[in-house]
Amino acid sequence: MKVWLLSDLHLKTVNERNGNILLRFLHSLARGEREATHLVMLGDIFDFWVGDHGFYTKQFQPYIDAVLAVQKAGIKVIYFEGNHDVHVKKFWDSVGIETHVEDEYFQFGKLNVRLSHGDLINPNDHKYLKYREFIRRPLLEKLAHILPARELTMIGKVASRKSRKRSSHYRRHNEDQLIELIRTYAEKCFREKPFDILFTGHMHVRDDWVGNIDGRAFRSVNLGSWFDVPQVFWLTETASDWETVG
Ligand SMILES: [Mn+2]
Repeated sequence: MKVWLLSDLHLKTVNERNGNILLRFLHSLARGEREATHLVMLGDIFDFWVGDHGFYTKQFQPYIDAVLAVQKAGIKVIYFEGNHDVHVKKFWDSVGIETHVEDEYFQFGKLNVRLSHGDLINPNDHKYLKYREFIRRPLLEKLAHILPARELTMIGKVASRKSRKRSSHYRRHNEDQLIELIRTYAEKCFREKPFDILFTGHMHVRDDWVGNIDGRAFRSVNLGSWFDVPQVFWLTETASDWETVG
């Protein structure tokens, strides 16, 4: 068992540095150059992709092909929607890629793992939580599949530029608080239902921490983002580490 995890690449086009790095990484999995049983894409892989539109699938075709090649090589691919790749489950399901929106538990070998994009980590971000509740309504999903992609993209570009501006500044000055939020969320999740490891993304702050509740240890890993260094995380039953990809 060897699971590879990555999140928060925020890819915009097929012709950018991190996009090429992702393609090389996916090809290495598909060709068996890296040992793998699972690939977890934990959300915000794409900077903007809403709904089941040919517009986006055409725009991101090389990535989609590379993901499908990984799956075809016998590696189980698990995709999580983020808040920048929203209502894409319909598309990924249609091409046979298991996709989730909410937190989910998986058994990887003897390890019980909870996977989460992580956009529910900050309980004080009422504005975002309201927005999330709104865009997750079934009617909004229907609209997302119907509305013209060009209009969706224009709206999304403005929204994501604004949110990134705010959040990169916020992150620089509040890293300790963000890490605190990630760990508090892990404790909350563990109390809900225990696990060995919780993986999250979304916060763009790499963190690997061991918590303890009532004498039971658990681990929380936030995958960070590719805005600083393109890093993936691998996990076997006995070891784990970050790997910088290039
Ligand atoms: Mn996110």
